[in-house]
Amino acid sequence: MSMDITLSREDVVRLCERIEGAQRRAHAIPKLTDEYPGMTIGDGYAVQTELRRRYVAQGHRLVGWKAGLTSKAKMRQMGVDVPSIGFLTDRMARAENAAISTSDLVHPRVECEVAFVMKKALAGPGCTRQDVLDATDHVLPAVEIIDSRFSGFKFDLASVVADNGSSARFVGGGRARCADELDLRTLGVVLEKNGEIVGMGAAAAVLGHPADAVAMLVNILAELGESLPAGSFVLSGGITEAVPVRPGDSVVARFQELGSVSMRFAE
Ligand code: 0L1
Ligand code: MG
Repeated sequence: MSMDITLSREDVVRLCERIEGAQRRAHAIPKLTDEYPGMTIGDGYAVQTELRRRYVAQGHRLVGWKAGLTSKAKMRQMGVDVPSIGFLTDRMARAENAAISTSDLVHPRVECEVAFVMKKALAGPGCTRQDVLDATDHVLPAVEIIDSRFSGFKFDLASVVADNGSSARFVGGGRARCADELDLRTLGVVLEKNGEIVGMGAAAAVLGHPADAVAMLVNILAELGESLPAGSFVLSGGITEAVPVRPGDSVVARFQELGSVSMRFAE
């Protein structure tokens, strides 16, 4: 993947301000490539890096990273063909069983993911599934609440990368387990909304093995001149398609071996 940056520094800052405004005010904007059709994935990451710098300067704490668009189902759903990464901060974390406000989100969707908590730092390039498993302290079940800031969830990869991979909220829960006690490929999950099954899958849907998604994430970080510190929380990517949620909805993700993660959505 080329990380070439074609935008001027001024344009990167301008687009970052536009994204930050849309995230803060929870309002939808047109995809960035409508105005900058030549925008590259490298430009998207330049905007995302500026967004991360600003949030950290405002006191948000970086807690980890997410791999996005890592399953065929999600790539098909969103019409893109390359995975992406985004950063996670303490402000995005929500407790299990919490009522999650939607008034500060545009059009939230939920997806089931395996989360990895790292005991060792990892750096690419060349990071492999085995490197990830060796550096993992434990895995736990998680639900990511994504929220594209682009009208109608319509975007291309450069725009969605700039919007931090649609990151909005996440909930970890269930039971923490050692990765080597589980077969992470065949691990199943059922997603329920208001008591009805709305999605199901096996973690192999994520690039064949969720640890491969984490390895990919580490290798993209290397291209950005970054690495994954010990203690990081990593979302490895949606196993199921993302399902829209509204105030009043309750969601339970039931994972084989890892227990369940529940939440409600409020105004
Ligand atoms: O976590 C994800 O896979 C989301 C990546 C961004 C695409 C989307 O908004 O669906
Ligand atoms: Mg996700």
